[in-house]
Amino acid sequence: MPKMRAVDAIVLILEKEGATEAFGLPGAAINPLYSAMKAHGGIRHTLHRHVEGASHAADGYSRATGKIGLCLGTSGPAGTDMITGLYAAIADSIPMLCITGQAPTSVLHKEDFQAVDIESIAKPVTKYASTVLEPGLVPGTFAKAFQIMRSGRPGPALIDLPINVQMAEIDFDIDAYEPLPVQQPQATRGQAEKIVDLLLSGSKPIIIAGGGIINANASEQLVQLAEELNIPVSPTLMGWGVIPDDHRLQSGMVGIQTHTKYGNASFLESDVVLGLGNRWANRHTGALDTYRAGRKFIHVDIEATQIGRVFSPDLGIVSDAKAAIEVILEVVRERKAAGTLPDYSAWADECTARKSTGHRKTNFENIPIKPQRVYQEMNAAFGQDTTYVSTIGLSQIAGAQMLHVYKPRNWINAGQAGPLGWTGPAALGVVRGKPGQKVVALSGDYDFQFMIEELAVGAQFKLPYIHVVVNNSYLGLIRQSQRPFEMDYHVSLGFDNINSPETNGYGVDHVKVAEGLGCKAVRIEDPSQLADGFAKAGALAAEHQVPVVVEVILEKVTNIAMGAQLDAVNEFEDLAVEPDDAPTALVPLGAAATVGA
Ligand SMILES: Cc1ncc(C[n+]2csc(CCOP(=O)(O)OP(=O)(O)O)c2C)c(N)n1
Ligand SMILES: [Mg+2]
Repeated sequence: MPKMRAVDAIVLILEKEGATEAFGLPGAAINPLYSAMKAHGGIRHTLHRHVEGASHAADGYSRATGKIGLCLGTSGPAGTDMITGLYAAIADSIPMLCITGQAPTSVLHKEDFQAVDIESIAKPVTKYASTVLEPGLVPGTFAKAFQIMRSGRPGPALIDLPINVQMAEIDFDIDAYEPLPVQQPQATRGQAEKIVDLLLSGSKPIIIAGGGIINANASEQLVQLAEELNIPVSPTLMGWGVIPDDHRLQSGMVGIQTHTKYGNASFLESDVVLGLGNRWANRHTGALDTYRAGRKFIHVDIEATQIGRVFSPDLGIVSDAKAAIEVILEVVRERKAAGTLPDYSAWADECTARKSTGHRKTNFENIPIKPQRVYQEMNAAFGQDTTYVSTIGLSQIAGAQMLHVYKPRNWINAGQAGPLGWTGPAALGVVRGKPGQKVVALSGDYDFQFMIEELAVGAQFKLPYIHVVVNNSYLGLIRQSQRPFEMDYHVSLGFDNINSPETNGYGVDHVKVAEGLGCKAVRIEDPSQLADGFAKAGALAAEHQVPVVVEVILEKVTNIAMGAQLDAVNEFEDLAVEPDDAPTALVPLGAAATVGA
């Protein structure tokens, strides 16, 4: 067998496993791996300005492509910086491989400089974390990490490499290395019969389509299933895009925050629910008594211990989403051919017709701009191929209520962990994964200020995207959640900026900061300028190949619709009373008569 340094073997393994996109930054304890990458030349590396940013970029890349992004850093604080990234990835079932350098094995117990037990720290937020103590274990550790990341419910891994282990010579032949097999649980024909029997026992069945369908690349099959059955589908926040928003059977998102009114209304009418690759997240279900009342539930998930975690379904099946949908389709098609499939067209048409009701007003002319108008203008400006990236805040919630998504992997959102600062670096990873495609990030001002230095990464590496920053000069979501406490305490970001009086007490001058980091930026204060602003941003991104920030100065206080249970969502703002109040709604207000046809 050829002899080589362990790090040279690692690079060959990464290449063979198809993980060739790295985001990170070097330090002394990881320099050997960087030397192997330099010599090999097949791993593209993007140099970040913060390791947490690199971890979110790797996560964004994985979400955009379905491949495994790499995050690299040195010992000590680099690994601890990755922990938020690992949490965001595991919380949303995203595979991503973090690799850290480590002090030599001989001093691990001696409080050596930047030696921290990252294996222990990372364990709760990874599927697998290991400090490799023997050079000979390096290939096997990588093989196992890839197998675990890909098996069952996907998730991230961390491999920690003491510097002497990296430098050690091992016997290694890449031609003798093969990625380990990955086995997913597959629903059987008998299980599918049971699913179909229970689903069709209802008169108003509905499918809740989760992110597991995106991970399984099964969106096409899901749409086929909905069409064969002719029943509505509600995507979850993680599943958004599995069925195009304008498909007649897409009945609207359900939730107490990210939802449509018609989506909740149709769900509340349903009597049997088939959850596919979803987790009954609490921002989806709201209070469980309301969510479950009068309904039977079928839950299909790849991870056995997800079944019954939130509530016990009437039928739980452990299966990969694609395998389950395919065998369910087989049963459904046979029953259709035999003429034993119920006719759900009245129910389906009712849900389709409901899409022309309950719209929230978006067409405001106010200055300062109301946020609803921003999403209306984004719908008008950005085409169906756009990939949106967002994280958390009123901005994300209102965006998910009002924007439209048409394809899987076109809504990239840290749905469960929601770490502020994720949006920008994740968008850079998405651009790496989808070169040449339109990527639009959406941040509140506070989300944007976390990890703002990562804009320089986009400028240095020519990673163009549009970053819409809706600036209310507030921790808006937290301001709103302080209302029951009757306080507005440490949630304002406003101050008089002595260098930028034109910011009028809103505080940070995002345009100057973005320009200072090598990007382009436009500020918009009049809603009639939004369309031009987005067009200009697109042109600037194309011309300069850098991130372009569109800062929109919002009114400071807008409360966004939310509640504790699906049938009691509080509306704080106007609803549309005529079609022109919500001109970019998927189905115009009141157009019900024509929809069912
Ligand atoms: C690291 C981190 N700390 C705190 C929070 C809690 N949090 C959620 S939203 C939010 C405010 C977000 O403000 P901004 O980004 O301006 O969005 P807005 O709600 O104003 O649209 C905070 C503090 C979080 N999600 N992540
Ligand atoms: Mg804000």
